[in-house]
Amino acid sequence: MSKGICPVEPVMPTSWRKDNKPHKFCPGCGHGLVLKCLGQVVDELDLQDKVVFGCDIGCSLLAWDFFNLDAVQTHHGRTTPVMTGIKRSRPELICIAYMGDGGGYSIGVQHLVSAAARNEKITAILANNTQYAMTGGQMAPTTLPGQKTETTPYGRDPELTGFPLQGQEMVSAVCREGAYVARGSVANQRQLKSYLKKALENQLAQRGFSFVEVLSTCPTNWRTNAAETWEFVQEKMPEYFKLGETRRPADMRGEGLANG
Ligand SMILES: Cc1ncc(C[n+]2csc(CCOP(=O)(O)OP(=O)(O)O)c2C)c(N)n1
Ligand code: SF4
Ligand SMILES: [Mg+2]
Repeated sequence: MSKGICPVEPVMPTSWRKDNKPHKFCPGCGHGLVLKCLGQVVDELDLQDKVVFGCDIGCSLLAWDFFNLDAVQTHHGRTTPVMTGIKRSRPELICIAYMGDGGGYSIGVQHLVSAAARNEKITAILANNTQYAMTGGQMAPTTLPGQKTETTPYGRDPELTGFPLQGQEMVSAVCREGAYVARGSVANQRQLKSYLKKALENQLAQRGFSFVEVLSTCPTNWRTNAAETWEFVQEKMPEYFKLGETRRPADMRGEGLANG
């Protein structure tokens, strides 16, 4: 990242590449905020040489060349099984599957649910921006009722297309003891960082599946200005997608809930 381009540069994680071109996210995109937190946690846990970062197709894949980590990019929704395969063959590695809501909750939902049910010892992170962003903003399972997208120009009608999928709760429901499941938001970086840290610590302790959904922004397809973008992610999205932890392994249960 070159100087003066990235607003988060003063706290840029060392796991981000410094010898690279500027990132490609649109201004105001939530992916950069999720990945900044992830990079900081990777640094704090000193995992840089152990991490394999898997990114999906979607705007998440724009992360592949600015993380200074080994990275694999997969077919849409397939980052979870690819990370599962690497983890099973090299258990000493820390495998992170990063995806969007289209990849994780629609096109690749079977992989996410199956990995959770099998308690695979990987960490999955899903950026929920309520639509298929990279392809121009079509309706996803996470689109809010009434929300206008390219394929719901009059707003999503739940009678016709269902209510938003509670993906994090669905994953949580099939998980077993040892799993860690939470939903954070780019609007609360401190909380998000604590969730991502626990998700990686859970994998380090080899307890079970770890999953963090993150409420994320896409001002380009939402067609929102800065204030409207922030209002949507901070006020509207949590009406359907409750923030917090829904599963913690027994070893973590003594800790207070990280809602700070
Ligand atoms: C199997 C498959 N189906 C469809 C596509 C087309 N496609 C590419 S990106 C994308 C949308 C991604 O949306 P999401 O996963 O929510 O990520 P975002 O871009 O919103 O971060 C789609 C449908 C594809 N590449 N592969
Ligand atoms: S289209 Fe949306 S999700 Fe994709 S980079 Fe731009 S703001 Fe981010
Ligand atoms: Mg999306």
